[in-house]
Amino acid sequence: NRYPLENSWSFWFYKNSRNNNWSENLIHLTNVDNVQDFWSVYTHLKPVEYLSDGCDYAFFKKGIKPMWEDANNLNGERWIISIQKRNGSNFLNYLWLNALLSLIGSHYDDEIKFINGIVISIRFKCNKFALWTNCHENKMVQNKILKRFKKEVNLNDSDFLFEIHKNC
Ligand code: M7G
Repeated sequence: NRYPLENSWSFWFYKNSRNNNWSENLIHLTNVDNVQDFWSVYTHLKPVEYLSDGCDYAFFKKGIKPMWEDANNLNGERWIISIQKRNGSNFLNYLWLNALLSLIGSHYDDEIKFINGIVISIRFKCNKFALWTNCHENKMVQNKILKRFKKEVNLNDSDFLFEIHKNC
């Protein structure tokens, strides 16, 4: 018996290559709609700490591409946190896994409909994590989502940088 997830999700992988343009480097890996498949994909993927600089993992609702151009992101935004290298790989893994679990675990009540996905980016200087939402005009919803998110991943008063995709 498979335990269905409330939403279907897709795993994506981005690998920087100068020979291609940005969207050609973005690869859809697979979709998951139940708990067992989620774990089977998660455990087969290279842990984030071993990804090379320039790579991303994204986990988005099925049908929404992790790019600004997707219709579902057009009026959306992202909340970004910088993850300093000195925090170590344990923190990186912890943040990514707990962010994933919070999305599949119905931890956001009705606000889940305002969340499009998450991205973790491995970069030479400073890694980063982003939560992509679609409610930039609704501060109340945003605050609720952020408060919940911080609790899920045990971040107290980390500074999130807010970016509206349209301005990118
Ligand atoms: P990034 O990977 O978000 O940040 O964007 P980084 O500077 O830490 O690596 C790097 C660059 O990738 C951007 O300046 C864009 O050129 C390109 N890029 C990133 N995103 C998320 C998109 C996107 O959604 N659509 C397009 N067309 N380009 C993007």
